[in-house]
Amino acid sequence: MADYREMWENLNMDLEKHDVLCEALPEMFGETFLNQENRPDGMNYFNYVTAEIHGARIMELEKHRKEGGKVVGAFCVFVPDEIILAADAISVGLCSGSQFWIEDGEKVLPRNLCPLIKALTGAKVSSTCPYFQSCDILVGETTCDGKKKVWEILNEYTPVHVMELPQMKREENYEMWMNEIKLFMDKIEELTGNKITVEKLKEAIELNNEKRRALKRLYDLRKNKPSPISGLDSLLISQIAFSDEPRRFTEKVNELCDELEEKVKTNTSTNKKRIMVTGTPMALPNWKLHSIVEELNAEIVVEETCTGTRYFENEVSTNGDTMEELIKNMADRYLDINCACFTPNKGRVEDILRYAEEYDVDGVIYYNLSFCHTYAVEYNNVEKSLRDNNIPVLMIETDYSEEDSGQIKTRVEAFLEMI
Ligand code: BJ8
Repeated sequence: MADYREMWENLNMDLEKHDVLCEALPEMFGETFLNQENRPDGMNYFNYVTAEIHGARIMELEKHRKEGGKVVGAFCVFVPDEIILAADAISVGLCSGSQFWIEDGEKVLPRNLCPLIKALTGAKVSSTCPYFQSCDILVGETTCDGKKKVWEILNEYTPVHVMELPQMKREENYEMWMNEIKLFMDKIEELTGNKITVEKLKEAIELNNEKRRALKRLYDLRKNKPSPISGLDSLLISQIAFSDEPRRFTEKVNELCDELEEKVKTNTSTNKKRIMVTGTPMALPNWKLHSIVEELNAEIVVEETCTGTRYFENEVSTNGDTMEELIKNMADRYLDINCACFTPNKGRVEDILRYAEEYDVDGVIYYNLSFCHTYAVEYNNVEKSLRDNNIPVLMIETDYSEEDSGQIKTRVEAFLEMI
């Protein structure tokens, strides 16, 4: 890796602490990913991005900022990237999936809170994440209680704009969400000094739709038996989608899909169990469940999560010639995401049942980050519907630590034997 110390220093990072983090990642990545058999060559790009996660991409962000551009950090798939792109700013996803940041998060937050929130907070307060350090503004949202309140803390470090996400899907909620998108647009225009025009917005919508299409293509390929790509590699790609340059990312995913299309022609069948994971997001570098499952005789073929289908399903329509129409198109697409923070949230159960059939899964693992109440409560409905359709399900509630890995492995092993 090139020497990025000067850049990190200029970003006011805690270099000593950051060194500890940088030391752990390559080994963890090597053990988890590089030992897999028959990996497609197209994964080399994503290996490179991961190896350079705190280097090459950060350099691009810094170059953009030196030229007067802005970087916007977000934490949820409800934040419309199109607005950020249309104002010539760069959007980066900041959810954090490492145990490394938990300790610092717990210095300012209660311990009995979702690890994703503790980790993202720890990443900021410890000044060890160059993405956080590169952001000119953070965009929060009112999804769950923990996130809603954490913006007040983060705002002491970097300005935070909060989008009020409705938690029902009635007509008036769509109107309210349109209004929130307008307020967000004003904020981004003010930050960047760039006016968002209809043309610019359409271009950004198209760019994002192309990225969604590429990911959908990848997921469709996973419907093959066996899937030509592991769940681990697909998860890594989904995680990288949140911070990589969108044009390059789309191109690389499509190149990989070309290769996978060839691979399926010669694939020989396996007796691996096909698993769907549903539940809370898995932010980088959270590969815990996938690595446990795929070390056993199983392949994860689809994730109904925000680092999975919820990120790319449904495109934003480009129909319409006015700003009002495009904002409505965005509101419609984004508010149709089925996050458990909505009540009711029947759409998610329908999605899960549809995916179970489309991907022909043998069983479902319900992945719940500890203390995420909305997803934990929603398990009841999901489990009932899956049971009614004779689809086996296993609930795993966990955090980022490795302490329970052995226990999870035993439970997954028993589940795989049973299905
Ligand atoms: S759209 S899932 S990215 S809110 S932080 S809700 S895990 S307790 S991340 Fe999410 Fe947007 Fe919904 Fe997706 Fe639970 Fe933790 Fe809250 Fe979380």
